[in-house]
Amino acid sequence: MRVIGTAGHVDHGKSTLVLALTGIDPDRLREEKEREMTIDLGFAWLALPPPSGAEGAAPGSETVGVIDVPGHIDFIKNMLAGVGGIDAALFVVAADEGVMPQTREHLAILDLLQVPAGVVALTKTDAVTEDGWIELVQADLAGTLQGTCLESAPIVPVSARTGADLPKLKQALADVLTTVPPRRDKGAPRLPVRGVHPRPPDPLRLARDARGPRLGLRRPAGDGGARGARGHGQGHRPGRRGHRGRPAGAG
Ligand SMILES: Nc1nc2c(ncn2[C@@H]2O[C@H](COP(=O)(O)OP(=O)(O)O)[C@@H](O)[C@H]2O)c(=O)[nH]1
Ligand SMILES: [Mg+2]
Repeated sequence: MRVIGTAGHVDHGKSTLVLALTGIDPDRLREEKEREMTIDLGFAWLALPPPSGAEGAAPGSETVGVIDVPGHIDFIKNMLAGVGGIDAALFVVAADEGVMPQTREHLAILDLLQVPAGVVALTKTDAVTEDGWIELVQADLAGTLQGTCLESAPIVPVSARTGADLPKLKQALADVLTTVPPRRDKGAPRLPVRGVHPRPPDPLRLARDARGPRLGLRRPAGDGGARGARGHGQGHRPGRRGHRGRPAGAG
């Protein structure tokens, strides 16, 4: 499964755009709601249209994972964790503010990580009233992107608030993903464990059969297991590279 990750300055509309595109609010923590700010990574999934030139294919045939990252400088470590394994960036710049410090910083990170592709969402176009402003921001942005991994990324003006041009943005994402070769599945899942656990988990083993993933967690008292796994709102899907899931523990 392909994974898209957001990036961009705080308050430029990344989480709102993810919600508008996917119907899933990536800001799930109470603290995020209270502070009206992304703190930890948020996750969603999105059905993309067929790439341009492949209109015969069934619509929504590719579902991609979406990772929403915090823009605030204080949470840059979470941002780094989020964009580590993405196939394409959804680089978000607010049309009313233009390029800001974390626009540049996040771009430098994407560039360092050699993120292979991306689309720039110039969002909040509904908040711009001045004639020629969007064109000005767009030109400045194009200059900022020059010489980086997003140099040839399409810039799509949108509004998450009104929904203007969101289908264009989805199309652009579907199209850029066709340029990214699939990554190798190393069969080595990562399992962050939250809540009560005596110590960090020992190596996690993943085996796959026709019914889906089987997980094994090595413990002092022997192997534990997983009753099943849920991913992207559905039960028992085979775990593949880029797929995010949640094992249901057994004992
Ligand atoms: N007018 C307008 N406001 C927006 C739009 N998208 C987001 N916002 C507002 O911008 C603020 C920051 O949005 P948020 O998604 O939290 O930004 P993030 O920090 O980049 O995730 C919120 O008050 C949103 O309601 C948009 O398309 N138009
Ligand atoms: Mg956010």
